[in-house]
Amino acid sequence: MDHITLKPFPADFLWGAATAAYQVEGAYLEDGKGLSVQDSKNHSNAFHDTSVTSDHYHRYQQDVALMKELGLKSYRLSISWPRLYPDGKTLNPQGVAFYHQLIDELLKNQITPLVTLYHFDHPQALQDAYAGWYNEQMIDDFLRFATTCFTEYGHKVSYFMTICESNNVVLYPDLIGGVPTGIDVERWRFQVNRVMALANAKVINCCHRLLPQAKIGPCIGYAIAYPATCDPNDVMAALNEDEFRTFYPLDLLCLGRQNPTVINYFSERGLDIRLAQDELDLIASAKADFIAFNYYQSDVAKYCSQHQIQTQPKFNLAGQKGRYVYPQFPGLYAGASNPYLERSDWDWEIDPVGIRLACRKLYDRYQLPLMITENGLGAYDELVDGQVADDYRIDYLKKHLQQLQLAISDGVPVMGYYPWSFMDLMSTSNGYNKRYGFVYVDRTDTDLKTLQRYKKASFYWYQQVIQSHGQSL
Ligand code: BGP
Repeated sequence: MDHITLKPFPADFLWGAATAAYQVEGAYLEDGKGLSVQDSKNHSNAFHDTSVTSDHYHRYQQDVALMKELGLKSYRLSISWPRLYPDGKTLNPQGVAFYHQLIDELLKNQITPLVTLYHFDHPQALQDAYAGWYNEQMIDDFLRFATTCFTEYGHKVSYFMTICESNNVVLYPDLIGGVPTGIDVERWRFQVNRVMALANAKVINCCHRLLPQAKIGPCIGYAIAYPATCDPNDVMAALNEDEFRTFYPLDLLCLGRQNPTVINYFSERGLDIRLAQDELDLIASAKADFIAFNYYQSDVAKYCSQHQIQTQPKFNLAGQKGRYVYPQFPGLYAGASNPYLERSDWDWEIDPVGIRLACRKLYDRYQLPLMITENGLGAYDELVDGQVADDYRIDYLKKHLQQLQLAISDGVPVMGYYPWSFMDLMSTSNGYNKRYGFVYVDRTDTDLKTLQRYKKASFYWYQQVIQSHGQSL
C-alpha cells in the first residue's frame, strides 16, 4: 500500500493558510468592537492578551501582500462576532466595513477567502446575559450574526465554516467562557453540543437559502485514537474515545443521528441526552458541503475501569516536554503517550500517517469532501539576523502533505489544505512562546517590540510547494 501510484493534488486544490480573529487582529476595543470571551481572559495568564496580538487589524494590507508573495490560493480568516455585534444584538457598521476591506484586499490579490463564522470568540455580553453556548438563546443570536455575514459578504465569499472545533471546545470549557457555577461539566458538554448542533444546522440552511452557490461545512478537531496495545480492552477504549470525542458530535452535525453508546453511557449516569425528534429532523435537514477538520496529532487510549478517578485533560503550558495531563474518563478511556512518535515541546505528538488515517476514517463514515483547515507545528522560533531557520516546521508540514497526497491517492476527496498558521499569532494556550507561522512577528508576550514581519525558511519552502502544485514535495 505504501507504494501506490501517487495522484496529483486536484487542479482546483485550495493551497491555503489559516488564522483566527482574536489571535491576530488586536485592536480589541477599536472602532466600536465589543469584548469577546477571549478578551475577557486578558492577563488571566501571562500568555493571554488579545489587545494587540499581531496587529493584523492595522497591517492587513501588508499581510495580504505577504500572502500574495507566498502564493496562497486561499486564506482562512475568522470574523470576530463582537466586532460586528459588540453587545451581541446591535450591528456595528465599522466592524462590517473592516471585513469588507480585508476581503476586498484578498480578492484584489486573487486569494479566495474561507470564512470561519465562529472561532471561540462570542461577545462577552452574551456570556454574561445567559452563559453563552450553554443556552439556546445563542442559536438566534448566532443566526443573526451569520445572516449578516452572508448578506454582507456572500457575493464575495464562496466558502464558509460554521463553528471551529465544536468537539474540542466542549472538552476544554475554559476556551469559551467556562462552565457556570453549580453545573455538572458533563451536563454542560452535552448541552453545548446540542445548542451548537442546532445553531450549525440553522446557519447551514440559511447559507444555502441565501447563497445557493456557496459551500459551507462544520469543523472539528480530530486527534484519532490508537489503542495503547492490542488488548481488546484497549481497542475498546480507542473506539470509545473516537465515538465520544469525534463521531458523536460529527454524526449529529452531518447525519442528524445520536450515537446509541453515548446515549446509554449518559443515561446510566442519570443524564438523558436524547434530542427531540423535531430537533433531529432540523439537524438532518442541513446538508454540509464538506467537513473541515483540524489535525495536529494523534492520541493513545487505554482501558480505564469504572473505578478510576476522573481526570480532565490539561494543556502543557510550560513548553517543556512531559507536562501534559492525560485525561481519565472512568468506563471509557484514559489517555497515554505514544512511544513510537516524537513530540513537540508542548507534548503534541507528531504523527504524519495519522492525517491519512483521519482522512480515510472520516470519508468512509460521512462520504463528504474534506478540507484540512489547520495543521502545523508549534515551536520556539528564533530570529537571528532577520532569519528564522525553522527546518523542524518544514519537516512537519512536508511529511503531513506527503501523507495527505497518499490519502488523495487512496481516493479521498480533499478540497484544500490550510496550515496553521499564516503568520505568528497568539497561541490559544501559549501566547507568543509557541509559534506556528510562515511569517515571524517580532514581539514577545511581554514586549511588543517592532511587530515587524520576517519571512521564515518555511515561507520559501511552502512558496515552492504551491508553485509546483505539490510536485516539489
Ligand atoms: C486549534 C485552534 C487554533 C489554534 C490551534 C493551536 O485548536 O483552533 O485557534 O490555537 O489549535 O493551538 P495552540 O495555540 O494552543 O497551540
